[in-house]
Amino acid sequence: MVGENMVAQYRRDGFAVVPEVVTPDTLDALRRVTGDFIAASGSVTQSDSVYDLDEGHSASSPRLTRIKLPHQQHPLYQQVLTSPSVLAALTTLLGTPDVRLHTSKLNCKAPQGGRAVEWHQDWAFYPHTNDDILALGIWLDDVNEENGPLLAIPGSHTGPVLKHTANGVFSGAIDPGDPDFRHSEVRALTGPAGSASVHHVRTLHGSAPNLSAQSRRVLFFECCAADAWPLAGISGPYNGMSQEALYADLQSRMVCGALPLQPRLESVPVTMPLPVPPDNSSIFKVQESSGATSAFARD
Ligand SMILES: O=C(O)CCC(=O)C(=O)O
Repeated sequence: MVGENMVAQYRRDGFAVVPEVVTPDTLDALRRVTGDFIAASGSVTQSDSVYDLDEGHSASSPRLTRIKLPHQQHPLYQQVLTSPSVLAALTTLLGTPDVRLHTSKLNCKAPQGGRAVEWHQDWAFYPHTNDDILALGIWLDDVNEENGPLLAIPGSHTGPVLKHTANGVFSGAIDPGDPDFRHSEVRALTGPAGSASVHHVRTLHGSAPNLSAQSRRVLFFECCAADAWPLAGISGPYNGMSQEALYADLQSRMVCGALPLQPRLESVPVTMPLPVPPDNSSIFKVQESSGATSAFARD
């Protein structure tokens, strides 16, 4: 599925679309389980450790921006992560048999207004000792120009880390007026449900609100070559862990292969996601609470 041409395209552009990453049966199961989670979120009135609620959420009309850490919420998501086709895509694109999960998330854009994700580079949130890190996003719905597809700038993964600060804090979003934001080159990643987008950790990307009548749900697995070790002070799970806890945690995240004790240090541009914004609990809250300027604001 991920042949030489796709690897070359991924290396050149910093993104690609992988067709048929899950079978039709698995896709049906993913939709059913995810639909059950969204329905169950109707009993929740505040974002919590599982659900990130979107504006307009109610018991009768549940609207989520995200199901957090889906691989910990239901065995099906973990099974998909370790399925042969996903493992093949991860090991081929990362170029190593040793792969570690950094995080997972299931982003939901409900019809008629599901939330935008402002332009950013994942690397600005979690720099590591090298940048062999990617996000694989499995499409639970058909993705088209109207329902908020992932947008990306080709070649941006080999360029600078743009400024991700606003009002003196980390904003998890670039300034849409940044001269290094080549918005005339934007490409939309679209295709049928069951396919997956893959983008490099330094690729500049975002997505517009879903103004269509069709939902757009994407199951993201963000994975590293296992010799990419997290830097102290990044956003995410490792802060405040003891040495023992960090080692156990990194081992528990291995998707395949082994955790090497020799981090590979590459000469990569790094900025730290500091100072911490008022709400650091998800990208949506980081971008909102920092007061980042929206590239997708509507009048
Ligand atoms: O869901 C999307 O369209 C983009 C997701 C993303 O970039 C993120 O959650 O960091």
